[in-house]
Amino acid sequence: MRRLLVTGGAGFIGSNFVHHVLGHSDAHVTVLDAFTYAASREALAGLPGERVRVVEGDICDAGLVDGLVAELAGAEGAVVHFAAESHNDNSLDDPSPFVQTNIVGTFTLLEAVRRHGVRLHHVSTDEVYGDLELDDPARFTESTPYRPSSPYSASKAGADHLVRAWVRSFGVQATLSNCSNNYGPWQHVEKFIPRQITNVLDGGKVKLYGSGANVRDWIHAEDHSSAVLKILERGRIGETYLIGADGERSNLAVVRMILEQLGHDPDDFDHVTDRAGHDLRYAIDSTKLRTELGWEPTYTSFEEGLARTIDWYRDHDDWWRPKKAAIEAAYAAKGQ
Ligand code: NAD
Ligand code: TDX
Repeated sequence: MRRLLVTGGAGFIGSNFVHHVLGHSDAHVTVLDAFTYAASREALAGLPGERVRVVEGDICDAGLVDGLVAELAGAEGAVVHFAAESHNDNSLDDPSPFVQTNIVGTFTLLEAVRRHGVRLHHVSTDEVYGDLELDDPARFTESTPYRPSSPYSASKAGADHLVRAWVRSFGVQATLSNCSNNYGPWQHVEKFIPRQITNVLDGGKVKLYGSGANVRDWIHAEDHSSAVLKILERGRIGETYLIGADGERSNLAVVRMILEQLGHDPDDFDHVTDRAGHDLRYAIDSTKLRTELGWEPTYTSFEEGLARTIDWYRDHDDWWRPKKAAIEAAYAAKGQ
């Protein structure tokens, strides 16, 4: 791949992917990002101007998208589509930007890559498969039926269905990936792990939804990026790959680990109002990605990855502090 258009490249995972691509290929990158509240210019600071261009714009803007995708045609180019509204709690407060960006935005990209014959990689989530029981020996695979629970996961499922239909009906050259919960640097403080780390660093209390029995399957964002690049380079067109690093932990266990690593009493947290429709457990079987494409995660110890992430938030309080008060006020208004 010589040229990439990375949508959502100023977000948590998209910016990690841009850094990863620059370090692991010779591709030139255009970032297309609307710079919503979730984006971060700081995450892209210091990148080489001769290889990276940043365009501020909306993936629903068909004219803008068409022009950027046209530049990739015949240039060994591809679109890597990260842009999304990504937070479940926000989707419960107001689903409309989720339908617009995640579904209409993906449709807009699909029509552009169809017109110009350009390869697309669509980044999605394990949440499209709904949830598992705690004692279910099964994990999600590429053939698990779709059963999304929240407006966020339903909008991502809708986008996935569009991509699959455009592959089958129009021969669009696309791959898809569905990844588990990411953690690492530059994740917005609205999300679980950064929220709890920064609550402690800020002198506040950790906030656990419900009983904390819910299980998430954690992967470091760097491992998500390496998997997406691998699929882009070697994935089979039309195929879906599940990305996961065998990181299942209950929310309660994660909260206790954060408190312990920060030198606090592991039981010093508040139980707060549970999320409506809260999915119980996600778990990924990434055998296909590992055996077919030879991918392996580098962060094999969640404890160590979490410790490094805590250090990162400690060192970057100038980045997260300006966002923190408004996020906590919005959660407090909901009893969370
Ligand atoms: P994020 O919210 O941190 O970043 C999203 C980025 O998309 C932001 O920079 C934002 O400005 C941009 N964006 C939003 N609407 C846009 C629009 N209309 N046009 C252009 N840009 C727009 O999200 P993230 O956590 O980095 O997630 C990235 C992708 O990975 C999403 O597609 C998400 O569904 C998927 N994913 C995330 C996780 C996770 O744990 N965070 C797990 C699996 C899959
Ligand atoms: O304060 C909190 N307390 C709490 O107990 C918050 C913000 C969350 N939680 C719980 C809810 C979830 O069980 O922690 C878990 C993780 O919550 P989030 O960080 O909001 O992630 P989740 O809803 O699991 O979705 C994430 O992973 C899949 C990403 O936000 C999605 O974009 C991705 O698709």
